[in-house]
Amino acid sequence: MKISKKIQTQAAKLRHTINEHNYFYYVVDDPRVSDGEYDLLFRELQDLEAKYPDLVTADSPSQRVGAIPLDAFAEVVHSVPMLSLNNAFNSQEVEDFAKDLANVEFFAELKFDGLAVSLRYEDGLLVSAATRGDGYTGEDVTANAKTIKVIPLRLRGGNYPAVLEVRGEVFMPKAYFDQLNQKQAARGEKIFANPRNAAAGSLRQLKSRVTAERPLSFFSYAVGVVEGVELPKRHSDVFELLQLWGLPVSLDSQLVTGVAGCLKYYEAILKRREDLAFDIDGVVYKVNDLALQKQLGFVSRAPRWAIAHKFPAQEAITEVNDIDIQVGRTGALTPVARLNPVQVAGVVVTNATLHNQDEMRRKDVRVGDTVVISRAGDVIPAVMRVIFEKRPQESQEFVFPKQCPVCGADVVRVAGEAVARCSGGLFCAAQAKQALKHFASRRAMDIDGLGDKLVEQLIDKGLVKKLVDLYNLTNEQLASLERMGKKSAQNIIAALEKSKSTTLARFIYAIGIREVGESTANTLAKHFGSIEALIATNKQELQNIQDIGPIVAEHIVTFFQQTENINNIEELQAIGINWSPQEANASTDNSLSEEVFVLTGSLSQMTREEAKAKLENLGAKVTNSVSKKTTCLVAGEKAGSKLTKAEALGIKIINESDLIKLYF
Ligand code: 9MJ
Repeated sequence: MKISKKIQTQAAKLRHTINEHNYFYYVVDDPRVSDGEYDLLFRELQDLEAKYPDLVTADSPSQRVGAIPLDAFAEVVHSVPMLSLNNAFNSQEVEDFAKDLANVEFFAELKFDGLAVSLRYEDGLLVSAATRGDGYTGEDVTANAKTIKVIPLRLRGGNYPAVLEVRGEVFMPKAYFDQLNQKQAARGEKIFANPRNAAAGSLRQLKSRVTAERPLSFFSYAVGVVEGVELPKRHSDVFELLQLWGLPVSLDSQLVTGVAGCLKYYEAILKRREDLAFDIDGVVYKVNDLALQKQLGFVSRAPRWAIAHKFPAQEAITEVNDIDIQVGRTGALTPVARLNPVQVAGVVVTNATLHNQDEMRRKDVRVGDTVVISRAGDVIPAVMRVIFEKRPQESQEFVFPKQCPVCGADVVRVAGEAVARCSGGLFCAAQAKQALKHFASRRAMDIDGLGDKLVEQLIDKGLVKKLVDLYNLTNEQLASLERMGKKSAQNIIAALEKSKSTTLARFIYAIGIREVGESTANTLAKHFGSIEALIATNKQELQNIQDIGPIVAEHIVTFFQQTENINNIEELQAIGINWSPQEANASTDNSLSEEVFVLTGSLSQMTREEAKAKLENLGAKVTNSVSKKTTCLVAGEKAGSKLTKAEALGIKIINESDLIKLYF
C-alpha cells in the first residue's frame, strides 16, 4: 500500500515525541506529560502502524513489546573484551590499589548488582545487545534488551559515533523485585532469590514477551568500540556524552581526589545503601584521565586503573550440623561446615568453608555450634565466629584427621604453610577427580561433555587412573556408565579427539601445576615456546620472568622434578596432543594489519577464540558484525545472517580450511 507523505510525517513525529517522553521519564526522571497523555500518543502510533505496517521502523517505541520466541541465544564475540574488576574488601586494599596514584582524580561510581550487558549502536540505531558471558563471548539478547524502556532504540542528538558499544548493568529495582516475587508466588512460579537473579532470569529469557513484562532497568558505565567520533580525555566527560546521547547514567557518580576522596564517597554511599531503589554491592573507583588509564593497562583480565570497593559481607546466624573434610586438586584439605539452610544476601546457604586447620582451631568450631556465617558477593560463604553462649554442653572439639578421609594416605603439612595436604597424589581418588575436572575444563583442554558426574564415575570405576587413560576410553566403556548412551559416548570420544589440537598455554594450564593459572600459563608459553624448554628450566630463569615470583617458580620446578608428571606429559604427547609451534613466541608478523575479519558459525578444528587470537597475532582486526569495513568473513558450520549479509555486501567469504591454509 502506498503511504502518503503526510502519514509518514505523522508517524515519524509520533515516534520522536514518544521517544522524547521516554527519555524524560526513564532517563532524566522528570516526565513532561501525564501517563494518560503518554498512553494516548502511544495508542495513536500503534493504530497508525496497524493500518500501515510498512511504517514500522526498528526504532519505533512500539517495537519494545517483545519479538518472537528464540530457540536459544546466539553467541556474540565481544570485539573489545568485557573485563571484570578487581575487588577491594577493605580500605587497606584500596590504599594498595592507589599507592602510586597519589592525588589522582577518580570517578567514583555505584557498583550495580545486576547483569553486565554490551549495547551496540550503528548509525545511532540499537543493533545488538549481548550479555558479558565469559568476557569474550556473550549471548545475543537483543530482542529482550529492546523491551527495556530506559534503553534507547535510537541515540539522541546528531553527533553520536557511527559505531558505539556501551557497557552497563541491567538490573531490577528492589520494589519491582518484591512485586514480581509476590506475583510469581501467587501463580505458583519460581521465586527469585534476589534482584540480581531476577534481572538475569528476566533478560536471559527465550520469550522476549516475558522480559517485556519484567520491569528491568539499565545504567551505562563504560564504552567498548567507538568509531567515527573522538572521545573526550576524561571518563567523566564520556559519561556526560552518554547522557546527551540518551543513555541512562547514574547521577550518584562523583569526581573525587586520591584515596581519601574515594573512601569518603564509599562511606557516604554505604550510609545510603538501604535507601537506594536498587541493590548495589559496593562502589567503583576509576582513574578519570583516559590517557593515564591506557598507561596503567591491565593485569590478567582486570584493569589496573579501576577497582571495586565491596561493601562488608552480609552475615547470618545458623547451626553447624556436621563438619566434613574436602580434598582439593592439589590435595589441600579444607574443612567445610554443613549448615542448617539459611538465607544470606538473598541466597540459601547450606555449606560454609572453615578454610583450614589453623582457622578451625582458632575459631574452635564444633558440630552443634551456632555460628555467624558471611557471604561477600560471589565469594564462598565462610564461618566467621562461634556464638559460644549457645554452645551445647556435650560438644566436642573437632579433631583434624591425620589420614586423608578419601584415600587414607598420611596428611602432611609443610612448615610455614597453613594448608594440610593428603600425600596420596593422583592415587587419591579425590585429587584425581579434581585434576581430571580441571584438565577437561573449558579454559584448559575444553573437553565438551566431560562433566563432573562423568569424571567421578571414570575414577570410581578405575577406568581412568592417569590423564592419558582418558584418550584410550572406548565407546563401550563410556556407554556403560550411568546417564550415558551410545550417542553421548560417541560425542565424548569426538570431543576428546577434538581436544587433542590445543595451544601450549592451555596445555600448561591443564596439567595443573600449583598456582599456575591461565595468565601464568600464557606467560610461560610465550616465554619458553615449547614444553621441553619449560621442563628444562630452573628457578632462577623462572624468577627472571615478569610476574613469576619465587613461590610459583618453586612449584613449577617441583612439578617437573616428579617423574610421574613427566611421564604424563610424554604419554599425552604420544597419544596425539599437539599445538601449533607458531604460538611459541609472540608474533612479529603483521601481514594482516589491513584486514578486518568476522568469524561466524562453528569451527571444528579450533575455537573461535583461538582463531581470533591467531588472526590478531598477525595484525588483523576481528570484529563482531559484518559491515562495509569487513574485508573477510570466515564462515563455519551453520553460519547464518552474517553470511547472508556478507554475501549481500560482496565481501570475501572463506571457510575454516581456507583460513588455516591461507593464514595459519
Ligand atoms: C558496575 N557493576 O556497576 C563497571 N560497574 O567498568 C561499574 N562495573 C566496570 N563500572 C569497567 N560501575 C568494567 C566494569
